[in-house]
Amino acid sequence: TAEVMSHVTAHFGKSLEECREESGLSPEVLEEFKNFWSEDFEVVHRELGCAIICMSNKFSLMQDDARMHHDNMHDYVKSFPQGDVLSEKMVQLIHSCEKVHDDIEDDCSRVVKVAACFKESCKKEGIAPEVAMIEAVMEKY
Ligand code: BOM
Repeated sequence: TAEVMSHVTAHFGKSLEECREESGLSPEVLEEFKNFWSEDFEVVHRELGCAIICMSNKFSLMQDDARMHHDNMHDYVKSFPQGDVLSEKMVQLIHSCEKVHDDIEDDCSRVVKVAACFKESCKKEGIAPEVAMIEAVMEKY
C-alpha cells in the first residue's frame, strides 16, 4: 500500500546524503529523496541511478551485478509496519522492471530506468505514496 511505501521511502531516503558525493547527484536535480514520488519529478538522470545503487548497498538490497537481492529486499520491506502486505508485490514489480531493461549494460543508466519503471508501476497499482505521506512519517526514522 501507499502508506507502507511511504515508510520504506522515508527510511531508504535517509541514506541519500551519504551517497551524494560518490553518485554525483546534485541537489538541483533531487533535493530530498521523498521528491522521487512527486508528479513533477522525472526519473531520468543517470546520477540518480548511481545514487540508488549506493543507497541500496547501505542496506544490502543489491547483488554484485547491481540487480535486486530478492531475499534482502523482501525482508527489508517486511521490517516496516504492515510491511508484509507490500513486500511480495514490491519484489515482483522491481523484478519485472529489471527484465524490461536487462539489455542496458551501464549499471547507473539501467538502474535509473528500472526506478522509472517501478515508479510508473506503483502509480498503476495505486501504491505510489504522496510526498505529504512521506513527510508525515519521516520523523520516525
Ligand atoms: O535493478 C535495480 C534494482 C533496484 C531498483 C530499485 C528501484 C526503486 C528505487 C527508487 C524508489 C525507492 C522507494 C523506496 C525504497 C526502495 C528500496
